[in-house]
Amino acid sequence: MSERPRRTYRATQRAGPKAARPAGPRAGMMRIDVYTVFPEYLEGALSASLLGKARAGGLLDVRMHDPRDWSTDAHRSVDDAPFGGGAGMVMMAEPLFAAVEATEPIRPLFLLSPSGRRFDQSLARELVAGDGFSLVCGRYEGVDQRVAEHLCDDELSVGDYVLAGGEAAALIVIEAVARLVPGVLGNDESPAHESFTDGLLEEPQYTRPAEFRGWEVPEVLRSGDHGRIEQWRRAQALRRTLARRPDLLDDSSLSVEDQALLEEFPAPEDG
Ligand code: JF5
Repeated sequence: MSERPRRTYRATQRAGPKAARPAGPRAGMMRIDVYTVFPEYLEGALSASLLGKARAGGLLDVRMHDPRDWSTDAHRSVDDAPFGGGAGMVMMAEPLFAAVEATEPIRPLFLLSPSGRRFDQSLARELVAGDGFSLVCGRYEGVDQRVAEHLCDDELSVGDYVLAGGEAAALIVIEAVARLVPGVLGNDESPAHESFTDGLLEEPQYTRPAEFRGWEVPEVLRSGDHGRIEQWRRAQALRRTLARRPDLLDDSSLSVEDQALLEEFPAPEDG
């Protein structure tokens, strides 16, 4: 089966005179258009916590569009039986095309589905560098293939499992990108130093008390020696990644420095 080439999109490098954005802090907010038959489900989740504050604070412009509002039949149907037979219903192309064409979403426009390209931290970083993106949430047993091929720019999966619909997957994508927008996190800290940024899992973290039920916080973290603390943290991140996610280290063999750190800092009891 030959796949038609996707519509092309560039998240980081847009064509056209409106593309230029001044360097430094982002100008304008990040816009996200979402196509869903459960707008209230997403509204509920997006009005809580960090995302609600970002929307209220003008950093994030998330717009919900319900394809039922563009359904052409009296029952507001958005799904129908599959050609060829079989169980379940398929989301129809027409209401989704009509909704998208009427609302002109910011692109790239992604269809969330288990068959998509895996969403990961590097795509989150790519998307936050642009002005926004849009998401189509599939429901039922699937979505008419013409939506993927002729309406959307690409298909995204958040993992190898099947959801009842794309809404939970959309939340994952929105939250992962939105927290990278400067000002969305509760503090001024940029998330540059965190899991996946350097391709490693996070090191263990501790807070008070220094001893809890006999379990002590590693001495080095209470030493005040910041050079040594950073070395310890890197050693723990390396050890954890080697033990739990060796796939993350596959193409990069450890540097001599990292190997030395692993020897200098022994594994904790429950690494
Ligand atoms: C969906 C057909 C969409 O299940 C998902 C999903 C899993 N990973 N990423 C997305 O989306 C809902 C199910 C069936 C189309």
